[in-house]
Amino acid sequence: MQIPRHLAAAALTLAALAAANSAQAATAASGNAVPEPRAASVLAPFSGGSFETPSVPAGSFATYTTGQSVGPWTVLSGTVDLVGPGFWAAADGDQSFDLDGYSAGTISQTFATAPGTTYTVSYALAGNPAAGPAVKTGAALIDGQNAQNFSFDTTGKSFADMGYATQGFTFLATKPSTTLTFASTTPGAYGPVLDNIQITATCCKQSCV
Ligand SMILES: [Ca+2]
Repeated sequence: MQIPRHLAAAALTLAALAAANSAQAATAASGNAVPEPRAASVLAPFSGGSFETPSVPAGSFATYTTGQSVGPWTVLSGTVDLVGPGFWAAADGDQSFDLDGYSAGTISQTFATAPGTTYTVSYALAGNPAAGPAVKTGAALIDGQNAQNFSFDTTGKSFADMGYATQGFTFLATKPSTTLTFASTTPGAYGPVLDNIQITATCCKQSCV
């Protein structure tokens, strides 16, 4: 049987890889080395809830579109604005987040969770007061399931006095990772404003102490 040349080359490459792997294994065995857990499989904890990175120039905002990353967040649909220092008042730190860029946007982040643990999500909610609709609406989702609808009335609010209100809900983690999503249901370019999202474990698997 004649083996086509490119297949023969591939077979040789595989053989070389196998030899290299067994050499590595032999090295590890002789040194009594315990293999390190694979870092790539360990998901990072929740982060970026204050929208402080990446840094936006003072007095301005940066618009992101579907598929782009904003720190640890991903824009799932529509457009969003990362709002820089001094544009309007942040609830925490210097920056905040408008879920409407020039259209209703959705962001999500997947992070490590302990199955069986209950987590509390809290966040500061306001709305872009520059233009209507006056009442900004949206929803928070856990693993794609609606966890909380939210709305914020911007009547009487201003860039200097955004009037942030703390919102929150809990969820029970069922997997080693959980996806948190915030979705605007406000059409246009003036959406719900988020800042200071925090996630804390509120109950342990065995008992609450
Ligand atoms: Ca912030």
